[in-house]
Amino acid sequence: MPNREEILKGLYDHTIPGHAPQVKDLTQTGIDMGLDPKDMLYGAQGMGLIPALREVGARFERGEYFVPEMLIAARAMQGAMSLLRPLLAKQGTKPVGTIVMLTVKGDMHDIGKNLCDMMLEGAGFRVIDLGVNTSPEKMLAAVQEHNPQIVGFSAFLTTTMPMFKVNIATLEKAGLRDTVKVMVGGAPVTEEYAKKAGADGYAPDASATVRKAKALLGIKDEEISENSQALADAVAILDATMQKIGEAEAAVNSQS
Ligand code: B12
Repeated sequence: MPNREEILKGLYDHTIPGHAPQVKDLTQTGIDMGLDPKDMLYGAQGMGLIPALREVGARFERGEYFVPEMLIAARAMQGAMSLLRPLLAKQGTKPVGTIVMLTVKGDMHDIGKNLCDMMLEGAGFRVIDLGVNTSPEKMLAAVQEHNPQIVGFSAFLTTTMPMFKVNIATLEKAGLRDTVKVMVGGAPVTEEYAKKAGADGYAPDASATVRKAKALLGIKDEEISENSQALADAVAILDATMQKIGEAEAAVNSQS
């Protein structure tokens, strides 16, 4: 059985080259040994998951790593997060609210939405994620079933952004528009577009999504627990890594 230092070093050493199975196994071993999930995230002496992804970002900045290396490293950390997230998410008595999240019909992008989900859960929301390519009918059925305070629509293509309006019209037609706040987001979406589409809120990233969701529900920012902060820090580093990937891809596309 490895000791704490070996686990933290292993998490660091295996995340950098993106060895997803080893990272997941080590995370599970750490959990089984009773290690604090925050330890595995922040590490010690520069080891652990967050320092590893920071190092990946630094290697990218130095031109030693490219998009594929960064992507597999981020995926390895995401695998660890799938195990750590339930341990870090606020286990309050009652969720602060329910939010239905989805990527609109015709759109398969979900990395950004999933980061928002993680952050929302960390802040105490119950998140019902309907996945990608979600039809307005499926959205409506979920709103009727779960009675959420908020529904969040993600779109990443200019061709699928008009689905915001279609979803909102579907809620209106069912007489449910006034029962739920609508938030929208995704790389090409702007505050102005969100307003025009008739949404109640827009946010450019995962932490802003949480702030906006709370503001829409009139929830005051309470003191953030250490666990929520750790989850937020982990999402922030994943977010920054994915944004770098997005920017690099966009730069390549604009040259071709
Ligand atoms: C990864 C990626 C893919 C992956 C998606 C994998 C997945 N599971 O998500 C794959 C390879 C499948 C893909 C496919 C395609 N893609 Co693509 N893709 C990207 C890329 C490189 C990164 C997107 C990403 O994950 N970003 C990182 C995350 C963290 O950021 P984010 O998505 O913006 O999310 C944040 C915020 O937007 C916000 N947010 C997100 N959702 C929500 C929801 C709410 C409610 C709120 C409040 C906030 C919020 O918070 C998130 C976290 O901070 C972008 C490039 C870019 N510059 O964005 C292109 C990009 C989005 N893709 C593009 C295109 C064209 C396509 C394809 C059509 C390519 C093709 N010809 O096949 C297909 C379309 C498939 C489909 N029908 O959806 C274009 C879109 C152009 C446009 N404006 O329409 C982009 C911009 C690339 C480009 N410059 O050309 N893609």
